[in-house]
Amino acid sequence: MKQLYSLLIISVIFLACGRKDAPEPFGAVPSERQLAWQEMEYYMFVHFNVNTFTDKEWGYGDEKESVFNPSALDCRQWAKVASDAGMKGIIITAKHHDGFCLWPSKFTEHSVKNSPWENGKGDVLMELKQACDEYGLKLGLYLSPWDRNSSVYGTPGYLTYYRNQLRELLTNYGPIFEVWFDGANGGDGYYGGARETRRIDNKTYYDWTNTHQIVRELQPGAVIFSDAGPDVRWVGNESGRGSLTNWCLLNRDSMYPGGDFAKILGAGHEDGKYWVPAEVDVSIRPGWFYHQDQDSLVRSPENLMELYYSSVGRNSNLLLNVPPDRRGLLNEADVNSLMAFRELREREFKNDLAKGKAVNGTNTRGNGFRASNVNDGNPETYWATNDKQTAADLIINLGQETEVNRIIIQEYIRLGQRVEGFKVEGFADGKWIPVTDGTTIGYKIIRKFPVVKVSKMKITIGKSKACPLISNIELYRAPGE
Ligand code: FUL
Repeated sequence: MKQLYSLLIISVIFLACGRKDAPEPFGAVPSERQLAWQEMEYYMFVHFNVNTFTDKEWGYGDEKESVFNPSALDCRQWAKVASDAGMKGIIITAKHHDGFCLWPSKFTEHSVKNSPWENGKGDVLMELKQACDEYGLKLGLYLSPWDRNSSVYGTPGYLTYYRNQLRELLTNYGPIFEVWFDGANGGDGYYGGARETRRIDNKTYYDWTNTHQIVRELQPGAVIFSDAGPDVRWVGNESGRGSLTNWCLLNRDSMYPGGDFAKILGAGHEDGKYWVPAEVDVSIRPGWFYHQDQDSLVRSPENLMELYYSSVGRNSNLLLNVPPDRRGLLNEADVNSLMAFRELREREFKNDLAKGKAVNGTNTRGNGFRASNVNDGNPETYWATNDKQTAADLIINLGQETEVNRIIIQEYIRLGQRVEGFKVEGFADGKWIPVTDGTTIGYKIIRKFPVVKVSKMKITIGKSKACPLISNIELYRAPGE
């Protein structure tokens, strides 16, 4: 009897939600690890190593281990700042192009174990892992494929070395959310004293398919980043600019890290076979590593806000580099800017004007997919139209004349990215006035527009590859014009 009762309840819920009528996925869809990554949106990049002490951006590989000697290294400070800033994780340069390792790798002498820091007993990655655990942040790792210190770089032996290091990293530091494979590859370097130029073939040398397999085997929850994915792609520039048209899709089969793809990485491929969303990596300073003479050149909170709009606001995640100084601390100049940026963001998106307001759609698939799903605060519910309907309007009734100048729109990407064109209008003085428009939406877009005083907002999905699925809409009146 009890069982029958439960069955009845389950069926009623099922029917009420109309899930039996759920739309089919369209095209490539994100994996669970990619979905978890999309939701992170904003996290910290940390460039820190011998370069911090030699004042360089690219170390040659001949730096003495003894130069690495932070006077007050405190990964808990980094993690606290990241968490206070609203970031969800930290990706650190475990090894940059100079080959120096921030952990005591078994496979090289060129690491913290031969530095004076903590008498050679220290492990920056372990300290950072513990700090991230304490502050609820996820940890990611950058392991430079190019190694200007290694005597075997350029030979097949290097691949064994590189993979040994990768295994070490992915085994000893708990769950890793992202593994970052850089595209800068080959050139001049120390190479164990050879001091010469070594070129490799980007396409074949690293045998990426099998190198990626190691990540899958040891860290199935980690996304793999590179110019060409497979899970997350570079956005094609280091200046913080996501593309307005931005497909989370890529035909990556013939692509590889370090290839000449910058031009297509912004928009991705509309007909892409794989889900490979863009990540915007950019530094809070001109350089990736700390240089004292750049203390006055730290991006202002307003500038960071612009970066936020041009990255998270354009369907990309923001990986913001904040390099620790020679003490091993995030510098006051950077911390102040980050905290003021957080306040700006909170002020900008303070009071969601769409929340609790009546929403109607010109087409709705059925009960479980009603228009009001877009402002119910639940990312798992969404408004959907009938299968054949690829254009439709949503009208949010604000109840009274209301000033608005920001909109957030999100697609329900679990079933694919669909929207190709949208526009937003506001109802004022008896007519609809244009507010903003665009092409793709994807996981999230945030749009600014001059203040309008309107009683209703209309979101028109003008063109979509399949019936549009919208999971969230928010409206704000941010301070200023
Ligand atoms: C580049 C590297 O060459 C830079 O030094 C930096 O690490 C940046 C994030 O990626 O390709």
